[in-house]
Amino acid sequence: MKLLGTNTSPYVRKVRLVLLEKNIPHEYLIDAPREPGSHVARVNPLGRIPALILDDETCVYDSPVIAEFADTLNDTPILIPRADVLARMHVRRWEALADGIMDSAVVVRGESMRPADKQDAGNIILHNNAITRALSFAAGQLGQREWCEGSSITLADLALASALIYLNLRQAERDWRGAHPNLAAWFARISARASVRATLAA
Ligand SMILES: N[C@@H](CCC(=O)N[C@@H](CS)C(=O)NCC(=O)O)C(=O)O
Repeated sequence: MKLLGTNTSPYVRKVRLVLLEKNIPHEYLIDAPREPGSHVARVNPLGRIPALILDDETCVYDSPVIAEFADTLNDTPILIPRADVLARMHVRRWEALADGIMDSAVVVRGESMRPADKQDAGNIILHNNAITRALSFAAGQLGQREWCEGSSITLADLALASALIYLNLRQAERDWRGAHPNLAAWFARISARASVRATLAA
């Protein structure tokens, strides 16, 4: 299978982390949807990345769908709990929280790319506030635990790591580590994983 994406997209990083943690063979192809010659719109009608193209040419899109599909391909490890419905809900909720941080950070980034007189200050504040609240909630939920949910790594950890890496990239001035030392300690641990390092390297 082939994964189309870019190295800066947080949604792509989440999916890459899933594929790497589960050791699922794939080809990672850099393809920015807005660049001339991009294949993305031809495979994904929404024109978005990540887009996972299966060997029969089926295109799987939207990162939660890709992550869930990839998780069913093997059990090593299981990243979305299967039998325990409450644990499953919590992992998916963590993913929604992380994706929401990404969504808001992408909006803020989009605004910042516009000429100063065209930026919507209210929209920037709205989304930055949502990120601030979501980070506080994440820190509260995490507490001093090693993993976001349960006693081993799950999609929750991979999604949250992707969101924080994106914040580090686009909102370097945001001192989330100072505000949430427990999140910072958790992030330092997860950042040392080979999968995370691989996505940061390329
Ligand atoms: N909900 C989607 C969001 C994907 C998304 O918005 N990706 C951005 C890149 S970060 C994109 O492809 N935007 C289209 C563009 O840049 O033209 C997912 O989780 O996969």
